[in-house]
Amino acid sequence: LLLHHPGPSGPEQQLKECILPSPLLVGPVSVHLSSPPSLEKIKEKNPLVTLGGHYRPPDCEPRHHTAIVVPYRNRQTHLRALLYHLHPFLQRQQVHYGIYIVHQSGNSTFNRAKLLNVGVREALKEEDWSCIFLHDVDLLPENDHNTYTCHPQYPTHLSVAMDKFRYRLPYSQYFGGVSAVTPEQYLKMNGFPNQYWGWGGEDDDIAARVRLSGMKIMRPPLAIGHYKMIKHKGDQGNEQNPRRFDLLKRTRLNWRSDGLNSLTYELLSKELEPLYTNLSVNIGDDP
Ligand code: UD2
Ligand code: MN
Repeated sequence: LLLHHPGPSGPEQQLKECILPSPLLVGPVSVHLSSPPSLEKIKEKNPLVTLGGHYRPPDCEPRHHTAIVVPYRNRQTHLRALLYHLHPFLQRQQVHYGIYIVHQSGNSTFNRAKLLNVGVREALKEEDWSCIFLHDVDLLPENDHNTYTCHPQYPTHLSVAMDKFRYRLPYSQYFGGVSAVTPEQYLKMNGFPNQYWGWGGEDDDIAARVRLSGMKIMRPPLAIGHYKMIKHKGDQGNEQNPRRFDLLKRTRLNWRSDGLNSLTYELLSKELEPLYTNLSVNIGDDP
């Protein structure tokens, strides 16, 4: 095959809008957690993904432009599993997307929410994304009807039914795992807290911000929001944060002053890998 898109009107030919729902969806998929293929193999399986982990449906004009932001340090195998599952999953949904891995450099205490803030800011510098996904590296979606798009008004929580919680929501305000905001929603809630160093609490703080800024949480049906979490132990440098309960008591007082508007960091490098954009950042340490 020589010409994939022969068209009389040349490159400026207008594509038709993608059909909703995408005709490529398959519904439930089986997710294998045993050792994922190499990055090279994953790349071969996704020939239309361009440098930096970007993709556009080739045959129709996408309605959605989604950045996937992943807080990250030292989870190589999980990252490969995520890329292996997510690239084909998003392509079946016919969204225009880009994957951003936000790597916390150095050995300072891990800070998931601050890394998410960095990822949102850097992704939006690059493209005019209409939706931003905040995605744990170890969560694999099991049903492609769970679309990676945003609700126009309210933030969405996607990982509502995980194997680790026996496919139920663990509690009603739960916002951990995989969630999504539009840039406007993100601005409205002043982003995410920067002060949660170590494991825990930051997801509940984010949920509280949604409420405090006058919004609510949208969710897909339990039957569709299925995820598998790759089993893992706690990471070194991400020990439980003993201050999380105290911090959570003050979200109401702090959310307007701590967040997007107080974010500082140093971008050490930005590498366009074949399957993702790698942002290495120095976000400081627990004071
Ligand atoms: C739960 C939440 C998660 C977050 C966390 C508390 C679920 C499914 N997820 O995850 O969203 O609220 O509790 O902070 O309930 N990470 C690294 N390297 C590290 C440490 C963390 O890459 O050394 C990243 C990675 O993307 C990981 C995420 O941070 O998935 C959350 O950390 P976790 O997986 O250790 O925490 P977990 O599973 O209890
Ligand atoms: Mn996890």
